[in-house]
Amino acid sequence: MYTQSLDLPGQPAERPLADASVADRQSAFDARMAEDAKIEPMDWMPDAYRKTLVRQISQHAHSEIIGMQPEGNWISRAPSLKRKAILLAKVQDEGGHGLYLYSAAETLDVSRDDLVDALHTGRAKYSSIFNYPTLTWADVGVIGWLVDGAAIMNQIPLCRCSYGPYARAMIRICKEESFHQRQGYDALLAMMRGTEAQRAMVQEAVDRWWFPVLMMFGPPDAASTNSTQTMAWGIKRISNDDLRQKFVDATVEQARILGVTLPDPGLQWNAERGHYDYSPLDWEEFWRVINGDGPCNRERLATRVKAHEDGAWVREAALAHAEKRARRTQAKAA
Ligand code: BYC
Repeated sequence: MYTQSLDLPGQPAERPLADASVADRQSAFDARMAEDAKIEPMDWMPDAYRKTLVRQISQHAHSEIIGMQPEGNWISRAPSLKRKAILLAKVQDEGGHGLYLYSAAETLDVSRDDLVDALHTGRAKYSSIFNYPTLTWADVGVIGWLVDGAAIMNQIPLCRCSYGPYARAMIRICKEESFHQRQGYDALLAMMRGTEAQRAMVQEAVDRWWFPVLMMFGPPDAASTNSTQTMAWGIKRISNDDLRQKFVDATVEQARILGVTLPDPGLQWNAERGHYDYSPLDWEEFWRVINGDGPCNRERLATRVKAHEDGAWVREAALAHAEKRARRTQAKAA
């Protein structure tokens, strides 16, 4: 069973630096950073480290939850029972990822209600990619292949993140993302072995998703306001541009085997660099989408807020049940 327990085996019951001065605590934190050791919830940490972790982990959690919508949209229209069962499991996994990540964020002294409120009121971001529509069944396969593929590329280094609960959550998430990526590729392979119309549907979906997927890795390094500090803290291990390049290099061969063309005339092998070159991305589109003006931003947020409001009775019932159990336990103990 996955846990974000605050107590770890072998950890002293009390914070070892409880009586130390802020300067001593800062040097102990710096020393742990220097030796690449993990920071755990009970350890002292600078406010800015805590704040940036809350920002990144909660935005990651929001992305997983909002990310259930584009694919969830196809559960009732999947082309076979097998594909429906796979998609259902995948979308549930994404919901689970959101829960691990909210739990990891909660170890940083923030409440889930506040995090959810930040999402619902537009104060917190979620991944740009989920503001694009899923127009055909091929989009579901392409999300698995490319979106989950990009997510794995970004998330594998996060398994080595300096904050223990986030790193441990990422290990499990990455295992599940691998299955997601393979099921997407498998669905696309089946379509590519099908009819001419199916092949055209896959190509058309790849044409729409390719550039937005490359933007998932975040702005170019020169415009990445958080990278310098998060890399110094061992939260981010590989820069936005380096991850994007790794993803392009890995995906070209997969596209060839699948039989689709990546929609970039500038995509070509550069022997000198030992990497594929690709065309500049439309960063104006990226900023527009993350600032709330993408094709589906309003719809995604409205759907999420409605689901939260419709689920109020479940939260109330769970609370009433917990209170009743607590009263019973108290009465028995008396
Ligand atoms: N979308 O300084 P930068 C999934 C923001 S879910 C929106 O480079 P950082 C899945 C960034 O937040 C996968 N915003 O930021 C689920 C910052 O603004 P703030 C989600 C973006 O944090 C369901 C500003 O731009 N993955 O796989 O150093 C179904 C400047 O950027 C984006 C994660 O969340 C974006 N794409 O680096 C299927 C991974 N990019 O916050 C699949 C964890 C940047 O200062 N997160 N921004 O207001 C990360 O690794 C990093 O946060 C990022 C950005 C690489 C995303």
